[in-house]
Amino acid sequence: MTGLVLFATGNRHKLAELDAVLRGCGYRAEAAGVPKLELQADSLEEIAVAAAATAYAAAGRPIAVEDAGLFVDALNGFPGPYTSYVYKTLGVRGLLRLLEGAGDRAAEFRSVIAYAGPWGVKVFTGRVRGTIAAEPRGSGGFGYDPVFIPEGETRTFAEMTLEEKNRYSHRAAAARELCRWLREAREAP
Ligand code: ITT
Repeated sequence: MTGLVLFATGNRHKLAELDAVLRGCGYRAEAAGVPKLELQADSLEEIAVAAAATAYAAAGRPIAVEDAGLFVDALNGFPGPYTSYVYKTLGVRGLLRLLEGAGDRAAEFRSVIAYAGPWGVKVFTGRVRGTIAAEPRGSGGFGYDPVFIPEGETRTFAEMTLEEKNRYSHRAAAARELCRWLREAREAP
């Protein structure tokens, strides 16, 4: 039997990455077809939990939401929960400009999956450390993928296949946590 986890998201890349992980534990990720509440707050968890709870209340069936952000050390964690907005306004080039002359290019991606249902809202998290490349490289993925090099690699996420990115990514790590919980829930008496 294949279970289904419905995600409120407008990002098809995200959905494909989540689906690849969930297939590994006998589930599939599909678009919920409901709008995702775009709350702006200082924590990814707060944003994800509010969006999942709202979507569940509207749809009347369990809905998951994944919220992610890029936290740059030299910028004290900026753009963090504001990453989506910064990507739309400044883009990749804008981030590179903010880092011009910075000696420290360390950063991390964080992901929070909030899954709302009759059980309440379960939260799963993942993170990956890496560095911001000097120039964009690669054409895969989305968002800041062309400038993020995960630790232990020389390639950016955009130079990897989806499967390779999922070996490292914040989102895949959070999705594996979700898998663990789904498995436990399925096996519970
Ligand atoms: P939703 O519809 O699910 O909200 P979104 O693209 O707006 O899709 P987020 O609100 O989680 O997603 O925004 C996260 C932003 O962070 C996104 O716009 C990207 O710029 C960046 N980001 C997050 N995860 C990323 C990843 O795996 N690779 C590259 N950039 C990522």
